[in-house]
Amino acid sequence: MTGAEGDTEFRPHSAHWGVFSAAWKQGALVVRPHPDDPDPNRILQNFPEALRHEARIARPMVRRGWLERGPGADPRRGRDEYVPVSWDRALDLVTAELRRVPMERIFGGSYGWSSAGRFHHAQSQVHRFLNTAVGGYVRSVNSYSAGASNVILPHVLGPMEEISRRNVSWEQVAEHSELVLAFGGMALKNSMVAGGGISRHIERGSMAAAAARGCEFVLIGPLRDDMPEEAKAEWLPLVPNTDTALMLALMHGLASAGLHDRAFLDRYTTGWPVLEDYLFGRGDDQPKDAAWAAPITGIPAERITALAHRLAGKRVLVTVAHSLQRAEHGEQPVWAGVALAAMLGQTGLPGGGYTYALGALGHTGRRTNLVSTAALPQGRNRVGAFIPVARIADMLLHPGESYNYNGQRLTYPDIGLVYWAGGNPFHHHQDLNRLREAFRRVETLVVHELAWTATARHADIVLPATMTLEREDIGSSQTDPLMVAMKQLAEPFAEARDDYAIFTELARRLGREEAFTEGRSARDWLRHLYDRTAQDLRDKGFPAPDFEEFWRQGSLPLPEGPDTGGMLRAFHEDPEGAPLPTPSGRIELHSSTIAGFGYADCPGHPAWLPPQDVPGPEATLRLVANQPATRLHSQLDFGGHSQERKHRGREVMRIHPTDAAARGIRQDDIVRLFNARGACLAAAELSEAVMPGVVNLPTGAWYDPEDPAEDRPLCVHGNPNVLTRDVGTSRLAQGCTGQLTAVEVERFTGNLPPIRAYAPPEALPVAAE
Ligand code: PGD
Repeated sequence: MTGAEGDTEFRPHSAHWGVFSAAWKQGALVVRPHPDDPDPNRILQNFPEALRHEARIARPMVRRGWLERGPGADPRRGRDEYVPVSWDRALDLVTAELRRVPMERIFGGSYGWSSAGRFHHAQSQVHRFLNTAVGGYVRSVNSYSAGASNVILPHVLGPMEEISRRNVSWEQVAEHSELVLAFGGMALKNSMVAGGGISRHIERGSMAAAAARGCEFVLIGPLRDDMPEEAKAEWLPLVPNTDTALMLALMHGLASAGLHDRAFLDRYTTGWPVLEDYLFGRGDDQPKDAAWAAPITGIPAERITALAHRLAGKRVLVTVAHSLQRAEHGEQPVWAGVALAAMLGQTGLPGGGYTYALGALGHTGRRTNLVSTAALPQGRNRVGAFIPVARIADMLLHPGESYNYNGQRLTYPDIGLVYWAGGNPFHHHQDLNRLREAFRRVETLVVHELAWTATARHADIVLPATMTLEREDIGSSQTDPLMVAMKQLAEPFAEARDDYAIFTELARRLGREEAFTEGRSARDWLRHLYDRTAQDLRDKGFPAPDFEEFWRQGSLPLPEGPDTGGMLRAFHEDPEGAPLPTPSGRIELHSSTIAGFGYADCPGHPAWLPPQDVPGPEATLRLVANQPATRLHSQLDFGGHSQERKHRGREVMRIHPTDAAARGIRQDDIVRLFNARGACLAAAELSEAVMPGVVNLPTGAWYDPEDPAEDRPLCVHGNPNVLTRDVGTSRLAQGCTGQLTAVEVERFTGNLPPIRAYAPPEALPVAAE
């Protein structure tokens, strides 16, 4: 199966970046996208080189300092040597820690995307294990993707998933939209990805179809390529994190010209008079007009006014990308977009009104399957404590301190043991130097990983996990009509084990094996999960093969529901009979609930709150640290496709030619990006697709500190999270603000340090047992 035995047939598998099949041909793994996928994702081509890369973790390892001195805070985390141990020894050590540390002191939030298969999904596995075998754990809520929108949308419109996944579809855009105001764009690199797998990438074709019909797309944001060429979008370059000011000015433009839909505002919304007063400056003497917004947004006043007037009389869709809310006061553009769409009176109409994060993932704008998707049951968590996910460093650095979150006063628990499987906080978190400090304080960090990520390099006990290609699974999601029998394509690497096998062994040692496994092998679980979907199919009158037949066929088409427009369409058609799940049952342009919290950083109506993290004398540029195009987050950064995009091994930073010239930076120069929090190297690419004053360095290059013993070492590879700020969006949502920060950039003239991110850490001789 590894290819050593010779060529094999193509066998189906699935990843967050697409359904595919793979075969061994002449000793190499060949990956082919699903034949029905009109626009396959090239990220799939990271697999072949990644499978047996030296970055893979070969065997269980224990950090030397932890092995010698036992659990406790340790400044050597992140720069220590590792001692190889047997699986039995490693599992005994983890078991002892799980017995020593009470569940109230175990952080098992373990945020991360891991892999697509619904059974071996590491985050589901670790949560189930901690619930069923340990009793519970301190969890995290919300996501790095949508930390602010997750919290604000239910207050003002409805649950985020309803607004993003069961609202305006790509079919409606192709057929009905006349003008799409895309705040933050709809970049294909984002919609190419869908958790659980995706068999058809339809976004490019849908935008092309809409444009061919005459739909106009307006891309509002700092990067021109945040829309595909097929959309033929007009680009309105906007200073990052000023969308709210532009939206308010558009609202002002509509209201002052009498172009707003008063009947809709009266019938469907609450709070319009408060917002109207704010727009016209009746409280603060500052009308939020085009002249006011122009210097903030960088868009000329005439262009703003003209755009406001262009909105009248058309089917207009307002869409707000995830990226806008991954920034200071990220709640505001999400809410202001809701208000702008409400003023146009089209919320709930086909291809019009408001949609959140269309194109942010391959899940949005799709039909929902009529049957449920396989998911591993999580068990019951007996610990009530939680944190908003992006507050992890605060929690570890400030146990016992209290903070605000969504109207609650919460206290950070005192964590002793951190357990991580299927995520990479040294990729996803902000201000990595602060995170390093936070992780030095814990007593024990256990990590399951398939590769030596920076998170694995900070762990005390590292357990090698298999990669998705090395095991069987089921790929499916609610928004893709194909369930995939993911076949094993390679033997496990070295001593790597499936997360499920690792947790089964630990559960056995804890006397809780039956509770965790319910007596099922991995194959039994696949059959069990499949049977639930099959039963659901049969209950709804659809044929469903038995598991063996499904496995033989390799995939099963699932029936899709109708494109109904969901909750917002029902509300539009009958606001009294199908009220929104907000306190008023209407769209809240003013929220008494939020106003009642008394947060200056998130008042009772959408408002312009000037960000603090803006360029100044020390850091004159705005960094956009967005999602990468050549990998998913940090996954398989060592794969072939991701590596091809690098220059001299460094991640590529784009800069406008004017800004480059002002700093003596030329194409392909190595540059140093820096601010008060840290510094990293990158390779410069001069590009007019980036507006002046902005530089763009995507996330996901593995953190690679030149001298890990320093307080703020230089990342020689180009991880932007050494630069970003670790502060919440506001007291309401406490979401991640990693998308933007102020930086300075200069040519790097020193000797170029080697990339060591993918080389395993130094290993000592095998420990005596
Ligand atoms: P991944 O790189 O996907 O990043 O953060 P996330 O932690 O999800 O990490 C998944 C890890 O799981 C990888 O290291 C992979 O090797 C491992 N893995 C894969 N399969 C398995 C398995 O089967 N078992 C085990 N044990 N491990 C496995 C993503 C997060 O980053 C997200 S969602 C967003 S939206 C944020 N975006 C930004 C941003 O825009 N800007 C900044 N500055 N920072 C961000 N961080 C966030």
